[in-house]
Amino acid sequence: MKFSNGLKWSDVTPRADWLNRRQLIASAAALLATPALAKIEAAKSIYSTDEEPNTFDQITSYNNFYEFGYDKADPARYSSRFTVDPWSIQIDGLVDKPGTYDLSDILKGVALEERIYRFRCVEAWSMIVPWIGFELKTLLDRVGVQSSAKYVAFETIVRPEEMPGQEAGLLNWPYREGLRLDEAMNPLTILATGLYGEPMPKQNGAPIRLVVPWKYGFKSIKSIVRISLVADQPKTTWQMQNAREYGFYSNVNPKVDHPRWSQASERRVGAGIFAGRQDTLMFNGYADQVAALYAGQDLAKDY
Ligand SMILES: Nc1nc2c(c(=O)[nH]1)N[C@H]1C(S)=C(S)[C@@H](COP(=O)(O)O)O[C@H]1N2
Ligand SMILES: [Mo]
Repeated sequence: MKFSNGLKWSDVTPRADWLNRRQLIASAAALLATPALAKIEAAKSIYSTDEEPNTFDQITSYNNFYEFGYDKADPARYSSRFTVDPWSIQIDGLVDKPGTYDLSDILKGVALEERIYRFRCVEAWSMIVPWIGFELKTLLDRVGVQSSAKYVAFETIVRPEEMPGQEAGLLNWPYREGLRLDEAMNPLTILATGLYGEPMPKQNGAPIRLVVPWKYGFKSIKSIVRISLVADQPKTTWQMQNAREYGFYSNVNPKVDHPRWSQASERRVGAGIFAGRQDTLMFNGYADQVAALYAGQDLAKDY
Protein backbone atom coordinates (compact mmCIF):
# COMPACT_ATOMS: atom_id res chain seq x y z
CA MET A 1 0.00 0.00 0.00
CA LYS A 2 1.19 3.52 -0.79
CA PHE A 3 0.91 5.61 2.33
CA SER A 4 4.28 7.26 1.83
CA ASN A 5 4.97 9.99 4.39
CA GLY A 6 1.88 9.40 6.54
CA LEU A 7 1.03 13.10 6.40
CA LYS A 8 -2.35 13.90 5.02
CA TRP A 9 -3.86 17.06 3.75
CA SER A 10 -6.20 17.09 6.75
CA ASP A 11 -3.25 16.92 9.18
CA VAL A 12 -1.75 20.12 7.90
CA THR A 13 -4.92 22.11 7.29
CA PRO A 14 -6.86 23.47 10.24
CA ARG A 15 -10.51 22.55 10.02
CA ALA A 16 -11.62 26.17 9.65
CA ASP A 17 -9.75 26.34 6.36
CA TRP A 18 -11.93 23.58 4.97
CA LEU A 19 -14.89 25.87 5.09
CA ASN A 20 -15.42 28.82 2.86
CA ARG A 21 -16.67 32.09 4.33
CA ARG A 22 -20.30 31.40 3.61
CA GLN A 23 -20.14 28.02 5.33
CA LEU A 24 -18.37 29.54 8.32
CA ILE A 25 -21.14 32.05 8.74
CA ALA A 26 -23.81 29.39 8.24
CA SER A 27 -22.24 26.96 10.70
CA ALA A 28 -21.67 29.73 13.25
CA ALA A 29 -25.35 30.56 12.99
CA ALA A 30 -26.25 26.87 13.33
CA LEU A 31 -24.08 26.54 16.43
CA LEU A 32 -25.78 29.53 18.03
CA ALA A 33 -29.22 28.12 17.23
CA THR A 34 -28.47 24.56 18.33
CA PRO A 35 -25.66 24.50 20.91
CA ALA A 36 -26.03 20.70 21.25
CA LEU A 37 -24.84 20.14 17.69
CA ALA A 38 -21.25 19.10 18.30
CA LYS A 39 -18.70 18.23 15.64
CA ILE A 40 -18.24 14.50 15.23
CA GLU A 41 -14.97 13.24 16.70
CA ALA A 42 -13.35 10.85 14.28
CA ALA A 43 -9.92 9.25 14.03
CA LYS A 44 -7.84 9.60 10.89
CA SER A 45 -7.28 6.61 8.66
CA ILE A 46 -4.43 5.14 6.64
CA TYR A 47 -6.99 4.57 3.88
CA SER A 48 -7.49 8.30 3.27
CA THR A 49 -6.19 9.91 0.11
CA ASP A 50 -4.06 13.04 0.41
CA GLU A 51 -5.83 14.64 -2.55
CA GLU A 52 -7.61 17.88 -1.75
CA PRO A 53 -11.27 17.31 -0.82
CA ASN A 54 -14.08 18.98 -2.71
CA THR A 55 -15.77 21.75 -0.77
CA PHE A 56 -18.77 21.09 1.47
CA ASP A 57 -20.82 23.20 -0.96
CA GLN A 58 -19.83 21.07 -3.95
CA ILE A 59 -20.46 17.77 -2.15
CA THR A 60 -23.89 18.84 -0.93
CA SER A 61 -25.23 20.64 -4.01
CA TYR A 62 -24.34 18.23 -6.86
CA ASN A 63 -26.00 14.93 -6.00
CA ASN A 64 -27.63 11.82 -7.37
CA PHE A 65 -30.52 10.73 -5.16
CA TYR A 66 -33.44 9.86 -7.43
CA GLU A 67 -35.81 9.60 -4.47
CA PHE A 68 -35.78 13.41 -4.68
CA GLY A 69 -35.61 13.87 -8.45
CA TYR A 70 -33.32 13.46 -11.49
CA ASP A 71 -31.59 16.82 -11.43
CA LYS A 72 -28.28 17.22 -9.58
CA ALA A 73 -29.82 20.10 -7.60
CA ASP A 74 -33.04 18.24 -6.68
CA PRO A 75 -31.73 16.31 -3.62
CA ALA A 76 -30.62 19.52 -1.89
CA ARG A 77 -33.74 21.35 -3.02
CA TYR A 78 -36.39 18.77 -2.13
CA SER A 79 -35.07 16.85 0.88
CA SER A 80 -36.06 19.27 3.66
CA ARG A 81 -39.26 17.31 4.48
CA PHE A 82 -37.28 14.07 4.83
CA THR A 83 -37.06 13.02 8.51
CA VAL A 84 -34.10 10.91 9.60
CA ASP A 85 -34.54 10.68 13.37
CA PRO A 86 -35.47 8.21 14.79
CA TRP A 87 -33.98 5.65 12.40
CA SER A 88 -33.64 1.89 12.52
CA ILE A 89 -32.18 -0.78 10.27
CA GLN A 90 -33.67 -4.23 9.79
CA ILE A 91 -30.90 -6.81 9.59
CA ASP A 92 -32.13 -10.19 8.43
CA GLY A 93 -31.46 -13.34 6.41
CA LEU A 94 -28.50 -15.58 7.17
CA VAL A 95 -27.40 -13.97 10.44
CA ASP A 96 -27.25 -15.24 14.03
CA LYS A 97 -28.88 -12.13 15.50
CA PRO A 98 -31.53 -10.82 13.10
CA GLY A 99 -33.58 -7.88 14.26
CA THR A 100 -34.54 -4.27 13.87
CA TYR A 101 -31.71 -2.25 15.32
CA ASP A 102 -32.01 1.35 16.38
CA LEU A 103 -29.31 3.44 14.69
CA SER A 104 -28.24 4.87 18.05
CA ASP A 105 -27.62 1.31 19.31
CA ILE A 106 -25.67 0.43 16.17
CA LEU A 107 -23.47 3.48 16.71
CA LYS A 108 -22.75 2.59 20.34
CA GLY A 109 -19.40 0.90 20.37
CA VAL A 110 -18.33 1.69 16.81
CA ALA A 111 -15.26 3.87 16.42
CA LEU A 112 -15.97 6.56 13.85
CA GLU A 113 -13.16 7.33 11.43
CA GLU A 114 -12.57 9.96 8.81
CA ARG A 115 -12.10 8.40 5.38
CA ILE A 116 -11.12 10.80 2.61
CA TYR A 117 -12.03 8.82 -0.50
CA ARG A 118 -12.09 9.32 -4.22
CA PHE A 119 -15.69 8.99 -5.46
CA ARG A 120 -16.32 8.17 -9.14
CA CYS A 121 -19.83 8.24 -10.61
CA VAL A 122 -20.62 6.02 -13.61
CA GLU A 123 -21.54 9.28 -15.40
CA ALA A 124 -17.77 10.07 -15.49
CA TRP A 125 -17.53 12.82 -12.89
CA SER A 126 -15.65 12.47 -9.63
CA MET A 127 -15.10 14.15 -6.26
CA ILE A 128 -12.96 13.76 -3.17
CA VAL A 129 -15.14 13.35 -0.08
CA PRO A 130 -14.07 13.39 3.60
CA TRP A 131 -16.58 10.84 4.93
CA ILE A 132 -17.11 9.98 8.58
CA GLY A 133 -18.06 6.37 9.18
CA PHE A 134 -17.09 2.87 10.25
CA GLU A 135 -16.31 -0.39 8.51
CA LEU A 136 -19.36 -2.41 7.44
CA LYS A 137 -17.47 -5.48 8.68
CA THR A 138 -17.80 -4.23 12.28
CA LEU A 139 -21.60 -4.38 12.06
CA LEU A 140 -21.68 -7.68 10.14
CA ASP A 141 -19.38 -9.31 12.71
CA ARG A 142 -21.63 -8.09 15.49
CA VAL A 143 -24.79 -9.67 14.05
CA GLY A 144 -22.99 -12.91 13.17
CA VAL A 145 -22.86 -13.80 9.46
CA GLN A 146 -23.66 -17.48 8.86
CA SER A 147 -21.40 -19.54 6.59
CA SER A 148 -24.16 -20.02 4.00
CA ALA A 149 -24.28 -16.24 3.37
CA LYS A 150 -22.46 -15.20 0.17
CA TYR A 151 -23.88 -11.73 -0.56
CA VAL A 152 -25.22 -8.69 1.26
CA ALA A 153 -28.33 -6.89 -0.02
CA PHE A 154 -29.24 -3.32 0.94
CA GLU A 155 -32.44 -1.28 0.67
CA THR A 156 -33.20 2.43 0.95
CA ILE A 157 -36.22 3.72 2.84
CA VAL A 158 -39.56 4.03 1.01
CA ARG A 159 -41.37 7.18 2.06
CA PRO A 160 -43.08 8.78 -0.95
CA GLU A 161 -44.78 11.39 1.25
CA GLU A 162 -41.30 12.81 2.02
CA MET A 163 -39.59 11.90 -1.25
CA PRO A 164 -41.02 13.53 -4.38
CA GLY A 165 -39.03 11.27 -6.74
CA GLN A 166 -40.62 8.22 -5.14
CA GLU A 167 -44.02 9.86 -5.36
CA ALA A 168 -43.38 10.41 -9.08
CA GLY A 169 -42.24 6.79 -9.59
CA LEU A 170 -38.85 7.62 -11.18
CA LEU A 171 -37.47 4.12 -10.40
CA ASN A 172 -38.74 0.85 -8.93
CA TRP A 173 -38.58 1.48 -5.19
CA PRO A 174 -37.00 0.65 -2.87
CA TYR A 175 -33.58 1.50 -4.32
CA ARG A 176 -31.61 -1.75 -3.97
CA GLU A 177 -27.93 -2.56 -3.99
CA GLY A 178 -25.70 -5.49 -3.16
CA LEU A 179 -22.15 -6.67 -2.59
CA ARG A 180 -20.42 -10.01 -2.54
CA LEU A 181 -19.60 -10.92 1.07
CA ASP A 182 -15.83 -10.51 0.61
CA GLU A 183 -16.41 -7.04 -0.90
CA ALA A 184 -18.65 -6.15 2.05
CA MET A 185 -15.97 -7.31 4.50
CA ASN A 186 -13.15 -5.36 2.83
CA PRO A 187 -11.82 -2.62 5.14
CA LEU A 188 -12.43 0.05 2.48
CA THR A 189 -16.20 -0.61 2.59
CA ILE A 190 -17.80 1.73 5.10
CA LEU A 191 -21.16 2.79 6.42
CA ALA A 192 -20.92 6.58 6.48
CA THR A 193 -22.85 8.70 8.95
CA GLY A 194 -21.35 12.07 8.14
CA LEU A 195 -18.95 14.16 6.10
CA TYR A 196 -16.69 17.08 6.94
CA GLY A 197 -17.25 16.27 10.61
CA GLU A 198 -20.99 16.98 10.30
CA PRO A 199 -23.89 14.50 10.48
CA MET A 200 -24.69 13.20 6.99
CA PRO A 201 -26.59 15.86 5.00
CA LYS A 202 -29.96 14.59 3.77
CA GLN A 203 -29.00 14.94 0.10
CA ASN A 204 -25.96 12.70 0.69
CA GLY A 205 -27.97 9.85 2.24
CA ALA A 206 -28.74 10.69 5.86
CA PRO A 207 -28.55 9.26 8.37
CA ILE A 208 -26.47 6.33 7.13
CA ARG A 209 -25.30 5.24 3.67
CA LEU A 210 -22.85 2.82 2.12
CA VAL A 211 -19.55 3.97 0.56
CA VAL A 212 -17.64 1.54 -1.68
CA PRO A 213 -14.88 3.69 -3.17
CA TRP A 214 -13.58 1.30 -5.86
CA LYS A 215 -17.02 0.92 -7.47
CA TYR A 216 -19.16 3.35 -9.44
CA GLY A 217 -21.12 5.70 -7.19
CA PHE A 218 -24.50 4.06 -7.68
CA LYS A 219 -23.33 1.06 -5.61
CA SER A 220 -23.03 3.41 -2.60
CA ILE A 221 -26.69 3.21 -1.57
CA LYS A 222 -28.14 5.97 0.59
CA SER A 223 -30.50 6.14 3.61
CA ILE A 224 -30.33 2.42 4.35
CA VAL A 225 -33.16 0.71 6.27
CA ARG A 226 -32.49 -2.94 5.50
CA ILE A 227 -29.40 -5.16 5.27
CA SER A 228 -29.95 -8.81 4.33
CA LEU A 229 -27.39 -11.61 4.28
CA VAL A 230 -28.29 -13.93 1.41
CA ALA A 231 -27.00 -16.98 -0.47
CA ASP A 232 -27.65 -15.76 -4.03
CA GLN A 233 -26.55 -12.63 -5.88
CA PRO A 234 -29.29 -10.06 -5.20
CA LYS A 235 -30.98 -8.02 -7.93
CA THR A 236 -30.00 -4.37 -7.83
CA THR A 237 -31.96 -1.31 -8.96
CA TRP A 238 -29.75 -0.27 -11.89
CA GLN A 239 -29.25 -3.84 -13.07
CA MET A 240 -33.04 -4.30 -13.13
CA GLN A 241 -33.36 -0.99 -14.96
CA ASN A 242 -30.74 -1.84 -17.61
CA ALA A 243 -28.56 -4.93 -17.08
CA ARG A 244 -26.41 -4.29 -20.16
CA GLU A 245 -25.35 -0.87 -18.92
CA TYR A 246 -25.10 -1.49 -15.17
CA GLY A 247 -23.64 -4.78 -13.97
CA PHE A 248 -23.68 -6.18 -10.46
CA TYR A 249 -19.96 -5.60 -9.89
CA SER A 250 -19.59 -2.16 -11.47
CA ASN A 251 -15.96 -1.79 -10.45
CA VAL A 252 -14.42 1.42 -11.72
CA ASN A 253 -12.55 0.31 -14.84
CA PRO A 254 -11.11 2.70 -17.46
CA LYS A 255 -10.88 -0.19 -19.95
CA VAL A 256 -14.55 -1.17 -19.88
CA ASP A 257 -16.62 1.60 -21.43
CA HIS A 258 -20.24 2.26 -20.69
CA PRO A 259 -22.20 1.32 -23.84
CA ARG A 260 -22.96 5.02 -24.38
CA TRP A 261 -19.74 6.74 -23.25
CA SER A 262 -16.05 6.21 -22.45
CA GLN A 263 -14.93 5.45 -18.92
CA ALA A 264 -11.26 6.20 -19.67
CA SER A 265 -11.35 9.67 -18.10
CA GLU A 266 -13.36 11.76 -15.69
CA ARG A 267 -14.24 15.34 -14.82
CA ARG A 268 -13.35 16.39 -11.29
CA VAL A 269 -16.30 18.39 -9.99
CA GLY A 270 -15.18 21.91 -9.12
CA ALA A 271 -11.94 21.78 -11.11
CA GLY A 272 -11.38 25.01 -13.02
CA ILE A 273 -12.54 25.15 -16.62
CA PHE A 274 -8.92 24.90 -17.78
CA ALA A 275 -8.11 21.87 -15.64
CA GLY A 276 -9.12 19.32 -18.25
CA ARG A 277 -10.23 15.75 -17.67
CA GLN A 278 -8.13 13.31 -15.71
CA ASP A 279 -7.42 9.65 -16.35
CA THR A 280 -9.69 7.23 -14.55
CA LEU A 281 -7.74 4.73 -12.46
CA MET A 282 -8.37 0.99 -12.30
CA PHE A 283 -10.56 0.30 -9.24
CA ASN A 284 -10.62 4.10 -8.83
CA GLY A 285 -7.04 3.95 -7.53
CA TYR A 286 -7.72 1.26 -4.92
CA ALA A 287 -6.24 -1.70 -6.85
CA ASP A 288 -3.66 -2.43 -4.12
CA GLN A 289 -6.47 -3.01 -1.65
CA VAL A 290 -9.05 -4.81 -3.83
CA ALA A 291 -7.59 -6.33 -7.02
CA ALA A 292 -7.07 -9.67 -5.24
CA LEU A 293 -10.83 -9.96 -4.71
CA TYR A 294 -11.23 -10.46 -8.46
CA ALA A 295 -8.33 -12.80 -9.21
CA GLY A 296 -9.36 -15.12 -12.03
CA GLN A 297 -12.51 -13.13 -12.79
CA ASP A 298 -12.93 -11.68 -16.31
CA LEU A 299 -13.78 -8.07 -15.43
CA ALA A 300 -14.79 -7.19 -19.00
CA LYS A 301 -17.40 -9.97 -19.15
CA ASP A 302 -18.34 -10.00 -15.50
CA TYR A 303 -18.84 -6.28 -15.02
N1 LIG B 1 -31.04 5.43 -2.50
C1 LIG B 1 -30.22 5.94 -3.44
N2 LIG B 1 -28.89 5.80 -3.30
C2 LIG B 1 -28.06 6.32 -4.25
C3 LIG B 1 -28.57 6.96 -5.41
C4 LIG B 1 -29.99 7.09 -5.52
O1 LIG B 1 -30.53 7.65 -6.49
N3 LIG B 1 -30.77 6.58 -4.52
N4 LIG B 1 -27.69 7.45 -6.37
C5 LIG B 1 -26.36 6.82 -6.44
C6 LIG B 1 -25.44 7.51 -7.35
S1 LIG B 1 -25.70 7.30 -9.01
C7 LIG B 1 -24.37 8.22 -6.90
S2 LIG B 1 -23.22 8.87 -7.96
C8 LIG B 1 -24.20 8.47 -5.45
C9 LIG B 1 -24.10 9.97 -5.22
O2 LIG B 1 -23.74 10.24 -3.89
P1 LIG B 1 -23.54 11.75 -3.43
O3 LIG B 1 -24.78 12.50 -3.81
O4 LIG B 1 -23.32 11.69 -1.96
O5 LIG B 1 -22.34 12.26 -4.18
O6 LIG B 1 -25.27 7.96 -4.65
C10 LIG B 1 -25.73 6.69 -5.06
N5 LIG B 1 -26.70 6.19 -4.07
MO1 LIG C 1 -23.73 7.80 -9.98
